[in-house]
Amino acid sequence: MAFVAADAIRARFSGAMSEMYRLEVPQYGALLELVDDVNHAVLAADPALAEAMRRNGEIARLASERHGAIRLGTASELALMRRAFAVMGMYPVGYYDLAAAGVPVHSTAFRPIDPAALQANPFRVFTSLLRLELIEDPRLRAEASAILDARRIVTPGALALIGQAERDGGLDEAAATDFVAELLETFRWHAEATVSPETYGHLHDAHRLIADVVSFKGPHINHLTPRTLDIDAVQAAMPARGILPKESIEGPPRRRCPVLLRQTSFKALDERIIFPSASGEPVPGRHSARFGEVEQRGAALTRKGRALYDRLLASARNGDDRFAELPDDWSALRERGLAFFRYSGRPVAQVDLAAAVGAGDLSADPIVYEDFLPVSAAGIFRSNLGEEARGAYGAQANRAAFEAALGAPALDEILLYEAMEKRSLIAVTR
Ligand code: OOG
Ligand code: NI
Repeated sequence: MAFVAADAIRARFSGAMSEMYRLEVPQYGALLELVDDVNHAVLAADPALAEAMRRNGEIARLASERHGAIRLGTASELALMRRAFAVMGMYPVGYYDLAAAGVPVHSTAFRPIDPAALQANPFRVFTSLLRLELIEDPRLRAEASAILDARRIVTPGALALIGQAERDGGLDEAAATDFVAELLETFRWHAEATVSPETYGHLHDAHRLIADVVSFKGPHINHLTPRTLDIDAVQAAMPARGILPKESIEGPPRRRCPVLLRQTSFKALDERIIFPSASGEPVPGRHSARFGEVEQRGAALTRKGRALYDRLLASARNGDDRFAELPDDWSALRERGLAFFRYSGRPVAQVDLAAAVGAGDLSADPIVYEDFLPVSAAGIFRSNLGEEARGAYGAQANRAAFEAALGAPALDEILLYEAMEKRSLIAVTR
């Protein structure tokens, strides 16, 4: 029997996840409607943008485009999720250290990597691994570790299907359908905590995020994020739709030529949970972890462009004018080698690219940034954890430990963008 394409399994899974989250968090549904309205308005008002996005294959994917996030507790959970995501054509890209911003995790993003797969469905999952070694109290650290080691975050059915896909090289129709349903269970919210109120309290005192990771059956999806073409319009319109956004948008300021990623979120829900107790009588409690987020994606920057962005972001100057040095002009970004572009048009002889683009013989469209930003991610974490800024953990970033846990290297996103640009250049030059 024929295998279902990994791209199709991913699209089905992303759709099923969105349906589940819409039922769990109604404000997510309201946000989806708002984003859809804004995106239609932007495309209607800007035919050149609509045309460029059509050339890039981004129009078709826009309505179903979103990312989610989960937080895992152990190395073996991370390795297992890597295998689960691989069934859907999603691979670990990038390494994000959040400890520097006071969040005791490090992360990667599982996402499709080749252009056709990204066009088919760009679903990504920002996946964090708790750094247990950052729990100071050795007894609490040992207790958390024992709790995590005892849980199984993937159903036996999903585990068997992951093994089957690895062995056979894919899943047939019936198996793919089962896989989506079984894996969805890993991401479902469970109001029943697995730990006593006392243990929850200790974990929570160490860090709210630690309580969120350790106290439940599995890594519930904590947000799903649609992609908008005008995040300022969405931010402004959220309150009228009953959604309260965080105060400011993360990432670069509003520009004519958007780069990287801008994000804003709405606050985590305050939810009822139930603790088990020695007497057998369940104890009610509250927990907040699940929230909503929206993002606007711009051009991927080259290593040089990214270094400039990071330098400006870190500069002492306040406000958005500190980014003035990053040209807000596609030709300048291209000619100075600051952003990646996809070239298209009728093949031309080996030419001066700038001249060919200038003469209209070739189109140069910015390649969309498919990844995340550590400083923004930390801002999103903090706002949904209801946390005042806290100091950085002393620990260093530890990419080697993360990759050892993952059981594979996290791919270098810049190399992926470079390959995309190069491939488009080869196709348009004779
Ligand atoms: C992840 C927060 C980071 C993003 O889009 O940068 C994130 C989390 O809260 O688990 O989702
Ligand atoms: Ni996010």
